[in-house]
Amino acid sequence: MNKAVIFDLDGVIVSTDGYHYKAWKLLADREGIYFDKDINNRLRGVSRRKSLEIILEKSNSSYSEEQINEMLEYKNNIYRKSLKSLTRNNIIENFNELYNVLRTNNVKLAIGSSSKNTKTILRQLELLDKFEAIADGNDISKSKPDPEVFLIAAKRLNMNPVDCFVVEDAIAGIKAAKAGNMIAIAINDATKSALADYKIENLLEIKNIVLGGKS
Ligand code: B16
Ligand code: MG
Repeated sequence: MNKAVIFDLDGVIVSTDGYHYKAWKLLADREGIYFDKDINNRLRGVSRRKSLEIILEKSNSSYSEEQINEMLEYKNNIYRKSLKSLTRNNIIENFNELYNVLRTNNVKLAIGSSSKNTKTILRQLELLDKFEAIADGNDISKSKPDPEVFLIAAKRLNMNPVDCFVVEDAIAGIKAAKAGNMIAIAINDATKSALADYKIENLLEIKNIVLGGKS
C-alpha cells in the first residue's frame, strides 16, 4: 500500500518560531500592545492575518484595513530579513536521516505549511526540490485547523487522505489533520492535543510508525 507523510514546516523541519516572535514583538512594541511568549505560542500553525488578530485582542483600539495591512507587511519584512540567515544547518536534528529512510522505502513526501514564506524557507534549507508536493499559505483560503492545506497536499501527491500521515507541532495542525481524515503525529506543543494518533519526542520515531518493522 502506498503511504505518504505530509510534514508541517515551522516547528517540525525548522524552528523559525524565534524569528516570528522577534518580528511580532517589534510590531507589538511599536503599537504599544502587550505581547509575550504565551501569546506567541497561540500563533503556531496559524496564518499571518489570524496571528495579528490574536495579538490585537490585547489592544483597545480599532484598526482600518489599511493599518492592518501595513502591520502585516511590517512584521513580514522583519521576519523575511531574519530568514536570510537560515542554512541547511538549521534543519531540525534527525530530519535528514528520517527523510532518507522514508524515501528509500518509497514513501511519498510533502509539505503542508500555513506559511506564505514556505518556498523561501525550503530554498534556504536546500530542501526545495526534495518533496513531491508542496501546499502552503499561498494555496489556501482557510488556515489550520481547517484541513485545506493538507487536503491539497494529498491531492497533489495523488493519495487518499486516510493513507497520509501528518507531522505537526501545532494543536491547530493536529485538528486539521484529523478533520481531513489523516493520521496525526504530534511533536512538541502538539502533544498536548488529545486528538493526536501518535505523540513523539524525536522525528526518528516516525520510521516505525510509518514503516512498522520495516526500515
Ligand atoms: P507566514 P507552519 C506557520 O508555519 C507558523 O507556525 C505560524 O507561526 C505563522 O504565522 C504561519 O506559518 C504563517 O507564516 O507569515 O510566513 O505566512 O507551522 O504551518 O509551517
Ligand atoms: Mg508548525
